[in-house]
Amino acid sequence: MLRLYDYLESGNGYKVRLLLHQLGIAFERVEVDILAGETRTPEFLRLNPNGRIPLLELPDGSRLAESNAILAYLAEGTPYLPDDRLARAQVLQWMFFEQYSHEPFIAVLRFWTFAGRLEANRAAVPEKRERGTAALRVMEQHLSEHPFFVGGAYTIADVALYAYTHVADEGGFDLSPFPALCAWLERVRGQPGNVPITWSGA
Ligand SMILES: N[C@@H](CCC(=O)N[C@@H](CS)C(=O)NCC(=O)O)C(=O)O
Repeated sequence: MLRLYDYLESGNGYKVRLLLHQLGIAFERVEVDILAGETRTPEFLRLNPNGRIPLLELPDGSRLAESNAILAYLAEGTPYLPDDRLARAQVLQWMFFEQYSHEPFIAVLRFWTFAGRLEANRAAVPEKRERGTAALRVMEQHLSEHPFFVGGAYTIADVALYAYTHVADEGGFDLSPFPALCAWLERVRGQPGNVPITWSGA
């Protein structure tokens, strides 16, 4: 059985949990408390030298880190990852966008908020807010002309971007100026097998 090292509040972990549920794949979940430093113990660093969850362990013992790489691995051969060369690359384009232009701002402000670290990082907040809002604007522009990110259908690009966007308010982002994005959130929520971020697989 697949084993997922995970932290329930994590949007990066949620991406993987959500896709596993939508694919109907059973898995064992191992909770790693990032606030208690459990990702930085010698034991965990032996599993993932980068000291982060999510981490997927395959039945043969191989391991795969980075949420979006895990999504690509799981989605291979399914409708969630198109076969067409350009469409596949466009899925990757949005997943790289998520990691470089979205997650470092939207996810980090949410993390600082719930971990009580907002005050300690006060000087960095305005830039995070500005760059996160810029990412939302890019999404809004695309979604005002397309129902999903690639090829008119739900793919792992939507999974990757949904994870932290649908809880962006928890980091203080107001989504009301982005109506096309809000309509897309509803479409994603309505996909078969959608589960909330708090779903633990049990
Ligand atoms: N680019 C990575 C980011 C993973 C990441 O930042 N994980 C956080 C939780 S969301 C973590 O494990 N933090 C604990 C730590 O840095 O020690 C991915 O997409 O999987």
